[in-house]
Amino acid sequence: LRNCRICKKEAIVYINYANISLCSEHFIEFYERKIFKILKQLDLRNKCILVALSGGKDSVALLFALYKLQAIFNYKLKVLHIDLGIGDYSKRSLEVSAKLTEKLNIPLIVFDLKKEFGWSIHDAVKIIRKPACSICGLVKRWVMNKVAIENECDYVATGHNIDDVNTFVLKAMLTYRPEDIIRLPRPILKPNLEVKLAGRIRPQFYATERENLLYTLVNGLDTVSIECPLARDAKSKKYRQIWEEIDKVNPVGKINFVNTIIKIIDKLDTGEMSDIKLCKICGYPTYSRDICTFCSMRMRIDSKLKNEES
Ligand code: Q46
Ligand code: ZN
Ligand code: ZN
Repeated sequence: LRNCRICKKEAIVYINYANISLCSEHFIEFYERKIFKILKQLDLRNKCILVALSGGKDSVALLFALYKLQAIFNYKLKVLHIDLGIGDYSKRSLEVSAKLTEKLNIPLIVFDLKKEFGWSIHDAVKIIRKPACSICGLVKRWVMNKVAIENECDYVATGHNIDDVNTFVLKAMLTYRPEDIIRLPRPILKPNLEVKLAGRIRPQFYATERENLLYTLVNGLDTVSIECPLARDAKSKKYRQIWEEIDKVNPVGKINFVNTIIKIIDKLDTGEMSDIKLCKICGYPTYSRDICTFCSMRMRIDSKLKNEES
C-alpha cells in the first residue's frame, strides 16, 4: 500500500481498477461518489425511497450512504426489514437492523413473514421444491413492492453489488438462461404506479463487495456476520472465484462486462413491460399471467399446510 493519492496520508486501500490508493477519508468520498452518480440520474426531490435492510454489509452500507446523501438530494427515507424466519440468522439480522435505524433515527418497518403469511422461508423450503434463494427472492420482491406502494414510496433501494450482478450474468450464460440476462437487474428501474409497481434503485451497482464491506468498517457500522444457513448455492461461489481470477488479469473487466451486457440488452426491445397486468389475487403486477408467481406459490404452501393440519 502506498500513500493516499489525494492527501498523501497513509492509505488503507488500493483500488485496482482505478489504480489508486486511498486513505479512509478519501475512500469514503470515492465510495459515496459512486452512489451519487447513480442517484443523480433521477430527480429525487421529495421522493420517498424505501431501503431494504437485511443487516448484511451491502444493505448496511447502502442505508448509511443514502442517509448521508439525503441532504444533497432531498429525498425521504423509510426502511424495511423482512423477517424471513430463518433461525438465529434472522434474529441477528433484525437486531442489527433495529440498532442501525435507531442510531440514524429512521423508522423501521418490520414485515414478519410468519405473522403475515403463517409461514416462514424456513417452512416454505420444506414444501416447495426449488432452491431456497429462489423462493426467498420471489417472496422478498413481492413484499418490497407491496410495502413500498402501501407506504407511498416511489423507489425500493436494494444492496446489489457488481460482484452479484456479474456472477448472475456469468451463471445465466453458462447455464443457457438468456431470459435471465434480458431481465438483468439494472441500476435504475422507473416506477409505474398505475400498475402498482414501485421503481427500483441499486445504488451500489458499480461498487464491489469488498468496497461495501470496507465502507461499513471505516464508518464503524455493525453488520450480520453469520451466513444464512439456507444459502447452499455452491456454484455461485465458484463463479465468484472465476471473477477473482479475471480480476487479476483485467481489473476493469468486471465493469466492462456488465456494461457490455447492458448495452446489448438496451438494443433489444423485449416488449415485456407492455404485457403487464394486475394479479387477480393480490392486485400487484404480473407479467402475462392472471395470477402472479408469488400468489401461485403462496396458494401451494397454504394448501399444503392446511392438509397437514387436518
Ligand atoms: S436470505 Fe434468502 Fe439470502 Fe438466505 S435464503 Fe438465500 S436469498 S441466502 S440474501
Ligand atoms: Zn486521503
Ligand atoms: Zn399476486
